[in-house]
Amino acid sequence: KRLQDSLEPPFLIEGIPIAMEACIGVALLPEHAADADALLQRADVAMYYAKQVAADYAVYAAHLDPHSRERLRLLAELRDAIQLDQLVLHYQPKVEIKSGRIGGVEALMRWQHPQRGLLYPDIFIPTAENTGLMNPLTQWLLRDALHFQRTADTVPVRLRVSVNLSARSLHDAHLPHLVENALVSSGVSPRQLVLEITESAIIHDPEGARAVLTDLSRMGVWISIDDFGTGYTSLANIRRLPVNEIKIDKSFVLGMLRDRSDEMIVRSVIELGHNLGLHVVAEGVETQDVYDALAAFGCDEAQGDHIQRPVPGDRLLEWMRTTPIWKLDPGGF
Ligand code: G
Ligand code: G
Ligand code: MN
Repeated sequence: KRLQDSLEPPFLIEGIPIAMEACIGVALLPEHAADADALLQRADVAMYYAKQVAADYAVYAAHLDPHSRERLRLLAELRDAIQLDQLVLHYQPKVEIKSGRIGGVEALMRWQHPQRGLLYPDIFIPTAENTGLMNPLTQWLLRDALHFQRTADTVPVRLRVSVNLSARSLHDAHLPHLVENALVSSGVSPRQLVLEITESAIIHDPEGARAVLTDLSRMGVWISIDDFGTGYTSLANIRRLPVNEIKIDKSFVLGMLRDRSDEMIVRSVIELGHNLGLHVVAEGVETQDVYDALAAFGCDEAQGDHIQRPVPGDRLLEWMRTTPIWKLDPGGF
């Protein structure tokens, strides 16, 4: 109750009072769990229940919510999914607008679940984040993506491979070691690796993020801010971080030719990004018209279903072998 009371007064964020409400999940040792990991899981289940019924807090009980038990089952299965080789990466190309060349690919994780079919990361990444599963997942992700980068050397392009890091990983002091080990054992140059980090991961703990990002950046890997525009990072904040690239969130790009304010945001982010010396990527490019407009605004790279949707690695290599570069010139589709 004291915790909850302390969160009640509005928070002043850049001079604006923001009110928020907290829901608390309670789990007890040893009644509800035998170890710390399980205890946190149970508290998490109770917290979701509290939110669902709009209560201030809830105490864990096994019967609370069948959905939560499902989450727990998924979590148990996810533990094995790595060993059982059920995780796969799909790849989506990013095109350098000026040259029409493929500048890189983004690795997007999927889980080929034996009963539920292909699962997307929004279903299992949050579950993994709340437990100790993120490290093994990130390790697997880096190994697989860097292996793909090596394989892709058979295609006459120097591919940079982008991977998404969860907010949780960014605040893990081990992350730089993880990345370094993956680079060394794969033999891929750090310049060929891009780490995508969401804005919200930074806003949470800017100083902690800066320490980890600085270590990573010193190794020579590229740092990219994903989903840019959806969080509350000011560009002033980003300027103080070792960032190389920003990706304009697809929510602005998708309808930018229909919505004046989306278009203004896209143009402004491109201009501001360039003024800060950053590489600017637009994601969610679904039509040639949007591609052409981005070219006119001077955007550096485009990614989206118009070019190619995310597909398994071998399919993407095949696509790269059979897609002439000139096809990707602005206006040349
Ligand atoms: O294709 P799509 O539905 O994959 O991706 C949904 C979201 O999941 C994206 O915001 C993306 O950043 C995130 N995501 C995709 N792959 C990974 C991954 O390997 N690790 C993490 N942490 N997030 C990922
Ligand atoms: O990591 P990030 O949030 O940027 O993940 C990119 C997400 O966008 C993935 O879920 C991917 O499948 C999705 N995506 C990629 N291209 C397009 C597109 O052209 N349109 C839409 N709507 N989504 C896309
Ligand atoms: Mn991304």
